[in-house]
Amino acid sequence: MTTEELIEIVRQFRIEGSVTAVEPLGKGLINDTFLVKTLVEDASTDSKPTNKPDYVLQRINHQIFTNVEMLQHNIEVVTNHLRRKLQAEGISDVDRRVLRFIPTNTGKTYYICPPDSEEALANPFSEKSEKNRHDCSYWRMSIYIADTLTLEEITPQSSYDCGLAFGHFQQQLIDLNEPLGETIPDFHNMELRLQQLHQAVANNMAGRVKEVSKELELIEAHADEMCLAERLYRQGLLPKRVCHCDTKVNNMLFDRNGNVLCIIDLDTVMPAYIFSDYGDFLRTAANSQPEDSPELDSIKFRWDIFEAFTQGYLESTASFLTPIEREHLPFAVCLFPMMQAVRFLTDYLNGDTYYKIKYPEHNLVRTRNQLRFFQEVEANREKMAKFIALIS
Ligand code: GN1
Ligand code: MG
Repeated sequence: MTTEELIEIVRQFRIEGSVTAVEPLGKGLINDTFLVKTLVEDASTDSKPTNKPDYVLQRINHQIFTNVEMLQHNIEVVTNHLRRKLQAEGISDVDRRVLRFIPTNTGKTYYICPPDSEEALANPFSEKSEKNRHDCSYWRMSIYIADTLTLEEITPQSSYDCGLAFGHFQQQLIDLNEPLGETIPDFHNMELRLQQLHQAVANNMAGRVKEVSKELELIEAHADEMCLAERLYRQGLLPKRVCHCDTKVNNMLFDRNGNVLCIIDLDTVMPAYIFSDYGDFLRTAANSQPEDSPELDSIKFRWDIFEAFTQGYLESTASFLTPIEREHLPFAVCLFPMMQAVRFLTDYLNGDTYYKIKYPEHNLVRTRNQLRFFQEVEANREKMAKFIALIS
């Protein structure tokens, strides 16, 4: 898309100031994200124009988030709830601690951009038509939180702080009365993820099945035990709570002094097992390599990061975590690299239709990385259980 087209989208929102630049932002694998820089002329003084606030513009991937209305509803409900709590605690910089979305000129939380095609011009846009909805693009804007960092280098201290913060996030949403929808139904349901893999093997769309027999073998060897959460849920032993469901390290913003500021990327906030938030953070943070590193022998489980995160998480969730949830935390640390391996491999077999890739083998490299990390974690399972049992 050209900058002019992006600026035209920005014009649909009630922002302050005039746009000076639109630049790509972040490393997400699903949505497209841009930083919108602005200048605000202050007419009341002779002072120079200031350049605040800036904004984040995102195109929501509606092939994946098919119910954008529900998605934005969830986010509104959650951010309003968190904002009320922060205000009640007397926090002054609330807009740096919880995302604030900008309404469109018609007062909606997102903008539907009709397709720019001859066919669309011939058949005027109607929000009601399924076909038209599919061809549209969906956009939202939020205030850009300036002077923040994401972690390039995770330390035990920052890991502990993240444990406290992600646990606190769950704890603050425990009394949310308004029900949230599942923006991607069964998002972290391992039974479903395995079915999707089996389907991908059967379809063999990209003709890649024969390359991945070792990976499939390893997955199948653990498939049954990795579906434990679904069984516990059916037995009524495991609750669903409001979770973030994408607690990757880089979804936490820090201030320049290294203090936790704000949790971002709220697309997947939905009812889930707490394992999602605990397990997915350690999947990224406790892996000594990035999730797409091909250096398999360098992949190690960072025990210091595990200990610190667990300590923080157990502190902030002490008021609600059940013994079953707590006991199964080591299971969650194993589950998430395995589930992510299943998801990357499924996409590889389907011909890379879900995750953004930079080269043809990217999803295979990611799969192998996650499987190696799974093995590293698995070897520490009992040690993790002992550590958790000793925390009061
Ligand atoms: C996707 O786009 P991003 O980086 O926020 C994915 C996560 C995966 C992650 C793997 C909606 O997240 O579930 O863990 O990639 N999000 C969705 O890096 O599928
Ligand atoms: Mg995400």
